[in-house]
Amino acid sequence: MALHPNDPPVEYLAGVGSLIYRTEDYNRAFALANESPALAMKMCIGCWLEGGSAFGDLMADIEDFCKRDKIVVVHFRNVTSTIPYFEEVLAEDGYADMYAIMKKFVECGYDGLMSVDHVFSPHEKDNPNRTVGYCYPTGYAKGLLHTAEAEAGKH
Ligand SMILES: [Mn+2]
Repeated sequence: MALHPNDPPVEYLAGVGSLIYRTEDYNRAFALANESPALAMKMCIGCWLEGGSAFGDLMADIEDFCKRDKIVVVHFRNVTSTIPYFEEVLAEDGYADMYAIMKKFVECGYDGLMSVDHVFSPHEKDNPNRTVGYCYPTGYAKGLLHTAEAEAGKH
């Protein structure tokens, strides 16, 4: 099972308490499950960025959770700023250095699934096929991956 953070990562949303909105919540859940390999995470970079330092230390968390083999899926996405106000944007248009993040995954030897999420829907009226919105962000992410692997001598 892969836990995705509450999005946005806030303690309560509409009066309902959130389970996972900080790094420490993940660590508590994993401890409750006695570090079972059956419980891991869907590491949503967007959520980490929305929460900023109130969520955790993204780079240290990537390293730590990679080492512990707790990441089975990565959502590769950027936002303009932390809560309370942010917009979901293309990877190259947000506040985070997505290349630095990709390099961190490569350096850590992450070999699980990585995908974009919350993609845009271009020309939705003319083109109801929403999958077209995945093409550019996925290609951009693959370009970052290719470059990070080459830089790390892993290509
Ligand atoms: Mn996500």
